Amino acid sequence: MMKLIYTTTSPYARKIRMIILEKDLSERVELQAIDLVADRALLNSVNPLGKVPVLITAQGDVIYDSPVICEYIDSLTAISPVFPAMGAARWEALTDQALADGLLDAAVQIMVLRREMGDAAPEKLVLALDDKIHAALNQMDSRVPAFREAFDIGQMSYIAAIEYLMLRFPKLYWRTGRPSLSLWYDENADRPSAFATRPA
Ligand SMILES: N[C@@H](CCC(=O)N[C@@H](CS)C(=O)NCC(=O)O)C(=O)O
Repeated sequence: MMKLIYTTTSPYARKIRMIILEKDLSERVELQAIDLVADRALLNSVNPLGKVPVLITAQGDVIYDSPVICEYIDSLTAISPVFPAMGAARWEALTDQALADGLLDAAVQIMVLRREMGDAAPEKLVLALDDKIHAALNQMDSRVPAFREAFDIGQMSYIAAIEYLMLRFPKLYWRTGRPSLSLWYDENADRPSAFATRPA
């Protein structure tokens, strides 16, 4: 049995939880939700970077970070592949994942700055991070018309990123000026794998 160490609100871990559902692998993965503060020692003992998600394979190997775990899980069965095998489709999906993950890195950094420094957070840095989030959303909007039919790792990453913004930055109007992304989101947000993993 594999074990996924995660937090219920982590958007990076959410990609993996969605893949597990899309590929019907729930019976093979134990989900261990942890608390980043209370379970810090446990987390640091498996990942020197102290971040979730972490996967412990059935053989006891430790795998991180989320793009690597996603690809590992996808490789376990040929059913419903979420990483296109090769060619342009593969590079596009990987780049879509990198774009959404990069948006999340900026958003998570803002959350950390606000938590640690409150109003004393350096405004210039927060604004620069905010600019990255908006630039990433613009690029996501322009990518939607080129999406292929299969729900791939890129599209899963978009859902995880958008809904993290909705959870943590409710006043960031991600839809404004982004009609393609907005419509695509409305059509895909309630897929069973997305619905079941949505952060409360
Ligand atoms: N590049 C990593 C990012 C993971 C990440 O930033 N996780 C956050 C939670 S959403 C975390 O564990 N933060 C705790 C810390 O950095 O101490 C991935 O894709 O897995």
